Amino acid sequence: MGENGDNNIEVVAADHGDSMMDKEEDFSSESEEEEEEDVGKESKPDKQKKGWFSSMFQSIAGKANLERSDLEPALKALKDRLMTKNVAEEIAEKLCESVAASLEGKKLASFTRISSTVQTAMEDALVRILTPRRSIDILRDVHAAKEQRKPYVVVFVGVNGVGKSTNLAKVAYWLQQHNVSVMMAACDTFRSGAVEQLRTHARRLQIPIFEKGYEKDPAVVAKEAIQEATHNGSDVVLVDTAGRMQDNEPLMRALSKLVNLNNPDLVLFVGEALVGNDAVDQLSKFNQKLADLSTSQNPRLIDGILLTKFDTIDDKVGAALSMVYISGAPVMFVGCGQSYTDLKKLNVKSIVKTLLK
Ligand SMILES: Nc1nc2c(ncn2[C@@H]2O[C@H](COP(=O)(O)OP(=O)(O)OP(=O)(O)O)[C@@H](O)[C@H]2O)c(=O)[nH]1
Ligand SMILES: [Mg+2]
Repeated sequence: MGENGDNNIEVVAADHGDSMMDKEEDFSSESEEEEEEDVGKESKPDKQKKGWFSSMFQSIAGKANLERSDLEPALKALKDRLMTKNVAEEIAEKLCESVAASLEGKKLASFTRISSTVQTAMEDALVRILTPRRSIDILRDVHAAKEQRKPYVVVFVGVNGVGKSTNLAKVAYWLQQHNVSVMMAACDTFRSGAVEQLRTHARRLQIPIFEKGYEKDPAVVAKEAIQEATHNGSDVVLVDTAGRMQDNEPLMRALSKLVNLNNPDLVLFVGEALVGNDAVDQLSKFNQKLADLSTSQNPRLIDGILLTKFDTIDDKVGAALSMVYISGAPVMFVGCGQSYTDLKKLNVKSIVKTLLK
């Protein structure tokens, strides 16, 4: 068994339990309590430690008919703050505009009112950014495909080492919890150890795997896997692919062929939240190459995003926004650790909370 494969697996395999995809996180009540507390403390003259947010926005509390000029310092501070969290300048400006629009012309007596107005404006603006042209309900689409007796096919693509195979296994685990039957297709026929790595996940999750070893054309392996899934009535085929740099022409050509030949239901771009704006560049180049190398009139592009290693980024959540913003594809999954359960939905409230911290 390839060393690569085993190293990755040991960490991942440990636990079982409900996938975090189905857990609702509630941040609102907690943050309100914090605010109230802050206000109480702010009013004491000997208060030592001020949050940046309260120190910027406190000064406008109680002012009648807030004008743009009253807001400028706070907006400037907000923009700078957002940019330290990897929010691209253009997006930071949009967010600040929404905040300005929500405050201008108003008289907000208390700091708490200002704080909640800003929070709501940020949330609305982020929902607008993060709810792109196409939203995808994967479970609904899986069931629709099942009614047509076709497997629903997802292809995982991305550069090397971002977490494609690990997160493919997490998605499989989540689908299993929804009584969806899954088959894995080992179409990374390039990197040594890749097939064994996927086989180990398949064995641990007791999921069938379709594999043809190495040096085969991954497009053909995927096609055979889909045929097999159609025969044996699998609901979903999850296609693992080799990592490739966005500028590697031969590998991008092979990926384009795989996508064109198999016309999957979902092309999922896997990107590290960690690398910040580099992931944005990868995503646009993948889309560009898929468009340029396609043989079809209407080339298939990236449909959705799986953001990995969210557990390692601290408060640098900005790349998630940029990726959706430039591609129009929604963040469908967020990988947040190395266990099978560590897969979440993107939570806008938690992002707002992180951005305003
Ligand atoms: N902390 C953390 N680590 C992760 C996450 N997802 C994947 N990893 C780790 O990232 C490393 C690479 O994961 P793989 O799944 O092998 O990545 P890959 O994209 O398939 O890699 P290649 O096939 O070589 O291109 C492994 O050590 C994983 O355990 C995550 O959400 N959080
Ligand atoms: Mg892999």
